Amino acid sequence: MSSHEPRTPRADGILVTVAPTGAETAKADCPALPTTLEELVVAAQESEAAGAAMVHVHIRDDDHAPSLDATRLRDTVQALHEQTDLVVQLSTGGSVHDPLEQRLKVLDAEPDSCSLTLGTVNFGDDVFLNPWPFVSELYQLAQERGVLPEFEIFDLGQVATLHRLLDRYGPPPAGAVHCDFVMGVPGGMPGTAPALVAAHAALPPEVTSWSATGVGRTALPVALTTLAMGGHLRVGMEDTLTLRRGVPVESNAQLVGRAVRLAGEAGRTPYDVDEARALLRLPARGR
Ligand code: KMH
Ligand code: ZN
Repeated sequence: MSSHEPRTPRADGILVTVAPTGAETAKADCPALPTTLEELVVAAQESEAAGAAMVHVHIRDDDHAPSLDATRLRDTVQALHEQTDLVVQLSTGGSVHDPLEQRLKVLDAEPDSCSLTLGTVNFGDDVFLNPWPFVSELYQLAQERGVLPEFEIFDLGQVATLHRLLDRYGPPPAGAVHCDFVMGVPGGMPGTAPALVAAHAALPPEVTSWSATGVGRTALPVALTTLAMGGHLRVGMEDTLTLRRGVPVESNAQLVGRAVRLAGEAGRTPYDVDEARALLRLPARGR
């Protein structure tokens, strides 16, 4: 096989992405949430040991508030690359209060991947703003910089924007079209099997891989449906703070471990980072 052809990852493998922090939970309400760089690196290392191959990153400032500070973002990418082998994905969603211009600048930190949400969605009492001009500018920037976009889909209608984006601007840098369904957000699609089946059925044929995550109590139904459908999994304290009613999550690695156990029952074992890079058509990298 020529080195230019995409490497084919194992059919019985699974990509587990960990989303350790998010922008919505306050440190005061959840002391186990990794909000400092040191805590984030430990959470990433433990998650990697438990079977994760990609980390979806939101950073916080010295007061544990969501931040898109350029220096912090660069330092975070560097620390994660130096101290883990994980594929590093920076959130361009940030928090609902972050200005669009600042969210575009996230790519200056040179992550492997960036999240790219495909449309505006109600987000509890807030609005998560992703108008078409922003989506298309971010996508073209990711293409220019060689950053892999992960298309975040919060609602069925956002799939139409993926069709529009690919039709108008062509595929991402190395041709991997990787989507992640974020389900169960109040204002977005519900975290149910019928919703996932409908959203998945609407995907364009160019999609090469997809994962899903269910927020809050939808985490397990979404994970089990995803496994039944052959998708990949995203888990983490960005999305889920209880294992079951009344039982708080202690660490991100605990959620990764649960995902790996569930996947194992479905006959699938986690991709290591090299396999994940092959799936996502990212260049191999050594530390
Ligand atoms: N924090 C949400 C408003 C992303 O990371 O791209 C947006 C979010 C999506 O978490
Ligand atoms: Zn996020």
